[in-house]
Amino acid sequence: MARNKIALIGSGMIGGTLAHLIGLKELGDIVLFDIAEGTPQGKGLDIAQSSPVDDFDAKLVGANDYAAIGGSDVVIVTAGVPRKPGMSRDDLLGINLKVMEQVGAGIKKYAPNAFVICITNPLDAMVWALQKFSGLPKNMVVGMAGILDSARFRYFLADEFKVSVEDVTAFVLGGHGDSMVPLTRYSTVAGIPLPDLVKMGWTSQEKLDQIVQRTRDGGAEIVGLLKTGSAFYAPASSAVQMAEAFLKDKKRVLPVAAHLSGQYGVKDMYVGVPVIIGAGGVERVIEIDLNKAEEKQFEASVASVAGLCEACIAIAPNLK
Ligand code: A3D
Repeated sequence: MARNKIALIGSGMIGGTLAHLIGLKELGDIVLFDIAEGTPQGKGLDIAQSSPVDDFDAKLVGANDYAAIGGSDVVIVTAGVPRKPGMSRDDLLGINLKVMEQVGAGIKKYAPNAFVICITNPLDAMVWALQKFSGLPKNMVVGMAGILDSARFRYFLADEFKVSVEDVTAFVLGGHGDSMVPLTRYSTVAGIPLPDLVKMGWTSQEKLDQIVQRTRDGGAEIVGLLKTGSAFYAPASSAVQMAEAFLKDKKRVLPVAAHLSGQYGVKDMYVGVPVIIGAGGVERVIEIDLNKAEEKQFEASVASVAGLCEACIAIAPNLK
């Protein structure tokens, strides 16, 4: 059986990290694509030269021509610009929307059967635009954000409770980052919901609220420290988990930005919800009952994503 082929559109900080992780996990052969000449070729060669040391077999190719992504099983998109200190994700909209148009055309032509994972910000609007520009089936185009947001939440909770990250689960809904909706009653330590842990005296409501806020601001905290770009290790790990769920038909239940066609009362938008990912892409959107407070937060999050989609339509009316 031939190896899987994974194309990375954008070979910057996340793209390079993705290639390294995909190699180490032997998920398939890798094509690094970028408009910058030499960057994808250089990173590909460097990672290939680590393969004899780390014992993995993968072919790595760097390219500046979309033909190289032909026949890919998975395409992960990070092309565009990241945030600098003081910028919001939404400030990236105009420039990255144009990039999505080019990337969508490249995928449509050369990899129409791929499972496409978008990471470019502002995520929920960019994945929505990418699906429209590429014309691929909606269940085959998803955005990575929820796994990262919940990983940040899980890490901070594990640190607070002094337990293994493996025993902490977290459930987040809604748009990426600032407008994410953490569902504390569905987030647990070894199955014990967070509100019960507050009652048990493991933490206070005030501390929990601080952790939620730090999670929402998790991306900005790293941008502020790095100064020249945004987070890349954890975003890459999160996208690889999604690619693996698809390639191995794992039927994983993961929070992703998925296309909604009426679920949660939302039509033709991408919003972060729990889904099942297997060989069929997004095989099922899981709809849970929200209480009044959660519903209000979710609606605010959806409204902010809707505003970004409107801003995209103002720039590219063909998206309507
Ligand atoms: P960076 O290291 O700048 O890499 C982006 C790459 O895209 C560069 O190598 C560019 O040359 C390339 N590029 C630019 N325009 C094009 C084009 N038209 N076609 C192909 N390649 C192009 O950024 P990064 O890897 O740190 O981040 C990439 C994106 O991910 C940014 O938009 C970030 O905001 C976003 N991001 C999202 C998350 C989420 O959780 C959703 C987290 C972190 C970063």
